[in-house]
Amino acid sequence: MGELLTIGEPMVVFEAQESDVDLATAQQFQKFSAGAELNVAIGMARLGHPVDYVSAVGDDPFGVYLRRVLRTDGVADAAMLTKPGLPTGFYLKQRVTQGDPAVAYFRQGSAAANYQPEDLQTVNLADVRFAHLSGIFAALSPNCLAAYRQLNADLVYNRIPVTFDPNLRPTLWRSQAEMIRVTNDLARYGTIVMPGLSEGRTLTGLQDPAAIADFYLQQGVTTKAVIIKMGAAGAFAKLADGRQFTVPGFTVPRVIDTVGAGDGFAVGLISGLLENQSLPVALKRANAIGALAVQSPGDNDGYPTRPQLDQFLRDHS
Ligand code: KDG
Repeated sequence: MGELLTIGEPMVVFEAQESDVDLATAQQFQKFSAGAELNVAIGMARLGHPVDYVSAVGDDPFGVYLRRVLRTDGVADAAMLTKPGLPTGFYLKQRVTQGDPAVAYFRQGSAAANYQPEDLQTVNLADVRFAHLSGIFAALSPNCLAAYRQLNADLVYNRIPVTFDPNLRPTLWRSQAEMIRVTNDLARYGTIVMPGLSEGRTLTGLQDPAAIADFYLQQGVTTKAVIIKMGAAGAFAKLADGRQFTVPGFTVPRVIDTVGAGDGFAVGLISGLLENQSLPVALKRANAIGALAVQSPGDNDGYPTRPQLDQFLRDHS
């Protein structure tokens, strides 16, 4: 398999074209690909890193579209199964001039939510140098959580580093308490745990980025670093050896859509580390891709190619 392996739910997103109109009223929608881990897969492939995306789609037009999107960007989809008779998930996204958009998910009972631990037979970890996992896949269903835990155990056994993004989706969990308990438990096996600041606050009850980082370093089994994503304010990092620092973010002329920025951040971090960059340099790239992501309407359409990334970093040096 490729250098990076990720597992998640691929979705189609329809983004409203009218600004600040609620989803029930919006008339025009534009179609894009979505799904947190799919976004990471696409961003990594766009930078030239071999990626394998593990999942399932239905044998419906959404599934055909998503497979086509992955192949166009060069993501390997051999471990993305087709589950006949089950739907591919989709969601509606508002367009807003301020803040985060409202979303409505249509993903219950999807092909990805029916992914089973035995489906992992198509996955082999040879050549995998990094894995990216997020709390979304674990939240989809008990069988997805079981597959997640099995894959995570195999990754730990094979000493493959894991970036763990909690990616809180409260509507996917039965209760807030369950979301916090399971997500924090999964975080123990992340090599790098990377919550957004407000997610870290929800998950730990702590306010300060350093205190949140300490929480994850102390409870971690394989955790070596905690990165707190702070949007335009950049990223705070704390390592198991006690070093800590903040890498400033970038100011952008106009925010069009915030969804997918965190996944873009993960692309910058993982690709930088795979290219042997130091953590501060990789975090600068992570902030850069996050900044590029918020300037376009889709969830992953703003992620750069290599020349676009180099140009952005030159323009902002
Ligand atoms: O992180 C961006 C994703 O959240 C988006 O592309 C789709 O909401 C989504 C999800 O749950 O994967």
